[in-house]
Amino acid sequence: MRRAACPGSFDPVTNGHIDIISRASTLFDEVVVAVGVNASKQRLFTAEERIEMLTESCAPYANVSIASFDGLLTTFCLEHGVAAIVKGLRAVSDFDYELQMAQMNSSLAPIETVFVPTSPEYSFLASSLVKEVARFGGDVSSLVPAHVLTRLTARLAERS
Ligand code: COD
Repeated sequence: MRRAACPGSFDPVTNGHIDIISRASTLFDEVVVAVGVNASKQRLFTAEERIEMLTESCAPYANVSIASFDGLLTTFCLEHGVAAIVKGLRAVSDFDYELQMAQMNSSLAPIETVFVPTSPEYSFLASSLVKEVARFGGDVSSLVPAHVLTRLTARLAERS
């Protein structure tokens, strides 16, 4: 049984994340989406809300489950029997930092990182940009699932 983790903040999950998770689900027997809970970081959505959005988004993929983690990703991987970390790469700028994290993680535990190239239609897509565009009234309906758009619109209205 080959189990992989797709880690991230997912604040909120975007179509770019879902693309990587769905492709990982065809490469591995099981995929655990690992939602980082770092209490010191300001998030638009709580961990519970991010997990709910991921659960709904990943419902079509039978071998994908969602879990949260606090602390080191490698500790999460060891505790969950994860052999590989799957990361999406958007551009060369992602690669520098992702390589550094992959090498640090492999120095901490015997866990490989597998890089999956972004699909071209999502290469510019990041949760931070989605939030910024939505905050200023831009149309992000093609970038996130409809249920995420509903929550995003409501949360930004509450905050304005
Ligand atoms: N196309 C393809 N892939 C994408 C896209 C896109 N449009 N958008 C995002 N992704 C992928 C990337 O692989 C990214 O890494 C992942 O989705 C998650 O993205 P985000 O933005 O939701 O999450 P990040 O980058 O904030 O998450 C960072 C982690 C939580 C994974 C990281 O901080 C971490 O591992 N933290 C745990 C602490 C730890 O172990 N630290 C030591 C690390 S060496």
